[in-house]
Amino acid sequence: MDLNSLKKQISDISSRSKHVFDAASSKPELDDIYRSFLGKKGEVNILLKSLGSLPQDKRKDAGLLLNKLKEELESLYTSTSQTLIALVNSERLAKDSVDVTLPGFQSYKGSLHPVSQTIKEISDFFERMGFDIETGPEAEIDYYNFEALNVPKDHPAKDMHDTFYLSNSGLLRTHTSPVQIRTMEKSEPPHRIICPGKVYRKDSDLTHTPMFHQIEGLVVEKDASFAQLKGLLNDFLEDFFGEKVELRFRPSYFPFTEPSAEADIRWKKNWLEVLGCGMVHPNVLEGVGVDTKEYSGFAFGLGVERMAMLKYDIPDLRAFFENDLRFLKQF
Ligand code: 2NM
Repeated sequence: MDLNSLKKQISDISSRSKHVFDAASSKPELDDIYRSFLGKKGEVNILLKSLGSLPQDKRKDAGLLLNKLKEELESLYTSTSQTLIALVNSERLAKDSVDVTLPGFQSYKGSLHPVSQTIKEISDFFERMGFDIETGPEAEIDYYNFEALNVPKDHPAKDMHDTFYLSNSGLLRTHTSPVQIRTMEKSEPPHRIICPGKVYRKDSDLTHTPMFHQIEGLVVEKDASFAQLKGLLNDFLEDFFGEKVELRFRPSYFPFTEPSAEADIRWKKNWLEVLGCGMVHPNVLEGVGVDTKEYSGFAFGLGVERMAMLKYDIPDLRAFFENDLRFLKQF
């Protein structure tokens, strides 16, 4: 080995390294290239080891040349590595970037079913009037659904044709009044409660569904009167329809109230029945242990779907149960 051949090898490594580093496409590949030149068994180290075979007076020059080559390769590595990092970053940026000008996805917002909305509107009014909301079981027994409500044993409503009976003498409640009986049983008067919920009757035609929603109200206090009942219902109907209403009471009959009445409102020239009401029958009050010498009560009941149909001008009851989104989205 002489100095000239060493110089030739150095210049060969120098010119070759530029292409080799340039071709690196990833950091690991670049590091492999680095080691092939400057690693323990790299080309530069092999040349360094061969220095000993040079004549004494040439070794210093050769050492300087090799050091220069080393520095050259080091800086080549550093600059190539920076270029690679910049490249990887810009590729990642291009891949991860978001085009904020693209149109967004349509998002659909759910809403309460019109029946639920109507229950809420009505309950809200009575809550403002100081009523508590009470709920109870939909599967009932004869006592709470009929007997405690003064419904005679042979009343037609109890007929198999009108009431859904369950096995083991259960039944599906035909009104929410059982909740009111249960409330009066477990707590002392005065009572001011409103009971919304599902009720079931064996009825199915254009204007009846076997399940519908009812809200019943009950007031039991020292001098509950029919006059208060009329005033309360008038206020409620005006709140519900958002305007003055023309209201009339017609005498009627329910086993659980005496006297009983049905209330009509004037709707587009016609009288339309909207609810039933009355003074709670003494038999009902005594049955739950309320002293009728001290307390009197009034009660009322209305159909939620019917009220929603009037308010929102819905012509067909079945729309509430078909779950057609085009209908439901309007609320
Ligand atoms: C109505 C009409 C009239 C009513 C009566 C009672 C109770 F439990 F106090 F006896 N609850 N609901 C009642 C009275 C319901 O619905 C048309």
